[in-house]
Amino acid sequence: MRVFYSEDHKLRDAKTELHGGLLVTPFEGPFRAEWILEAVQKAGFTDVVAPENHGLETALKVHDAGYLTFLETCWDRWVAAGFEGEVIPTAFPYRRARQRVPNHIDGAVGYYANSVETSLTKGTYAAAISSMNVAISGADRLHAGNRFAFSLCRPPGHHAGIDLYGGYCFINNAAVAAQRLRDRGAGRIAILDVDFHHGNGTQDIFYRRGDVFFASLHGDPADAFPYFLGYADETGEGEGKGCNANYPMQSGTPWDVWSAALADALGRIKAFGAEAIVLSLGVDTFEQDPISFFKLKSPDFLGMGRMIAESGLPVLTVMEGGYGVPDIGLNVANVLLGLEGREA
Ligand code: Q9C
Ligand code: ZN
Repeated sequence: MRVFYSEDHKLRDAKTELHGGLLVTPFEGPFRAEWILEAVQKAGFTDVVAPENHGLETALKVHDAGYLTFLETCWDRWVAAGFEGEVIPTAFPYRRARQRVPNHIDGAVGYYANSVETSLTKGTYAAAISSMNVAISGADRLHAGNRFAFSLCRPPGHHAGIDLYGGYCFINNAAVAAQRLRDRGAGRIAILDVDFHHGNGTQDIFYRRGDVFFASLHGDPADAFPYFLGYADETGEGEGKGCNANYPMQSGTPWDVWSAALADALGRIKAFGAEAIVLSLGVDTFEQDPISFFKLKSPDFLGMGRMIAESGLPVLTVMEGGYGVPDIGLNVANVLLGLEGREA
């Protein structure tokens, strides 16, 4: 399968992440995409192509226009306000507060943030746009009749909501890809989110829509980021009723338990009548991931790809999370090999 990749991901290179009360070097850095690119090429996925430049037309169907303008102008406004560090919010539209966008950038940042570990920086918007372009180019590859494509997106996207950034995410690449497939004529699309963390941004975007089914397998939000969404009783609203499926799982979850949830999610996707799957692929379910608590092993990722391929549907794989160790590249390559029915 073709791999879409943009060097511009390197423009997202934050120096700070608020973690345990300290500003540490971020878990989500440029080295991640380099590990993944190297491993997939080593596994034989050597058709690596830079994305086309697409405009904001598709993104504007899943994100709020004011939010995208905020992302574009945030850094310059922060510097103009006299701030010297990376962009971190300090005040929020808490319960019973007014939901109005403040004029001052310090307030606007809090309005648009769903969490504060993710520092915004000078190159972040350009990198996020390049990541979105990688996703759209992958969607167009499926539309052209190919069964598989891999969008090596960085920064990731699934925590980015209609008008919210955080969890290392700014533009929801998988949501934009699903929208692109809809706009190119697909009737129904499924987004299958196998990242360790609940895809709260993707759920937010499609929660009231009946044309895109969202299924997420993740650490129980009572115990894991993003904490405030991802419970099993969140099933969709309005036209989206019944089109949202969450599979929260406990600390220590191994492949046999995890894969039973995957089988159920794939059954729901088939029953929904999806014409293609956008796979939000995080490999932070790996036993060695530094910020997660599932226990998947490297060969399990081959099984994951095989099971998803058994759906018979076209699959656009969009990169989400996976941290800490170079073997995240091997795990991604294993999913892609499994999809194509090949051996490691
Ligand atoms: N400081 C994705 O996997 N919590 N985002 C960080 C360590 C935020 C994960 C805890 C985790 C965000 C795309
Ligand atoms: Zn994750």
